[in-house]
Amino acid sequence: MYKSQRITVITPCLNEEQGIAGVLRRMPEFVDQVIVVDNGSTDRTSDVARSFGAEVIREPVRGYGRSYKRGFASATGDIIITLDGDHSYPPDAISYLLEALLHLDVDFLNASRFPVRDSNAMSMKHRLGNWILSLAMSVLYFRWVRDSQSGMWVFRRSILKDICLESDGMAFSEEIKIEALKSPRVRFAEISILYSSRMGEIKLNPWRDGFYNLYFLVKKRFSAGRAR
Ligand SMILES: Nc1nc2c(ncn2[C@@H]2O[C@H](COP(=O)(O)OP(=O)(O)O)[C@@H](O)[C@H]2O)c(=O)[nH]1
Ligand SMILES: [Mg+2]
Repeated sequence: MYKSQRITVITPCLNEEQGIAGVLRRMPEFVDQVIVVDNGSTDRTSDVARSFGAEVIREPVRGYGRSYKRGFASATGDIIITLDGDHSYPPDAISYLLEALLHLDVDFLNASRFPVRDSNAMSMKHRLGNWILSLAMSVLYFRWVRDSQSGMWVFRRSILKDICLESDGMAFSEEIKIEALKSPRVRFAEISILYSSRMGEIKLNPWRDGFYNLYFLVKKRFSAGRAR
C-alpha cells in the first residue's frame, strides 16, 4: 500500500531472466502485487520471477500489447505501474512517480526517458526515432508529449474502463497514451526518469517497429479511434 492505495506492478517479459532479477530485486516493499507476464520465454524468466515472489502469468501469443492486456486483466491494485523486464527503467523511481501522480492529482503519468542522462542507454538512431515518433504524436494530438514510446506508466486502474486498447504489439505503448490523452475523464501528465542500458538481448526491431508505430499513430488519428 502507498498512502492507502493498493499498488500493482506489471512487467512483460520475453526471455529476460537477467533483467527481471534486477527489476524484482529493487522492487519497493510497499508494492502489493507484482505481475510478470511471461510471453513464451524459453529461458528461466518464470522461475526467476517466482523466486522473487512475483505472480507469473503466461501469455502464449507473442506481443508486447498482448502481454499487457493479459496483465491488466489480473491486476487488482488501485494504481498500476508498468515497466520492461530488461532493467532499463528504474524501480526506485516508483515511489516518486506515485507521489507525483497523487500530488499532481492526475490519472495517467508517463515516465519520460528524456533527457537521456546515461549516454550508453540509447543509441543516436533510437533517439532520433523516438524524437520523430513523439513529435508526430504531439502534432497529431495537439498536446506536447516528450516520450511517446516510454514503457513506464503509472495510472489509476479505473481508467481502463474509459479507454479502448486494441494493439497487440509494440504500438500498444503509444496507444495507451493516446487513449489517455483523448479521454476527457483522464488527466495526463509526464515527468522524467533515469533510463539506463538494458540487460539481455533487445526484442525491439527498430526499423520495423519504428515505421509501424508511425503508421499506427497516423492511422489511429484518422480512423475514429480504430487502428491495429
Ligand atoms: N518486442 C517484444 N517485447 C516483448 C514481447 N513480449 C514481452 N516483451 C517485453 O516487453 C519489453 C519491451 O521490449 P524491449 O526489447 O525492451 O523494447 P524497447 O524497450 O522498446 O527497446 C521487454 O521487457 C520484453 O521482454 C514481445 O512479443 N515483443
Ligand atoms: Mg526495454
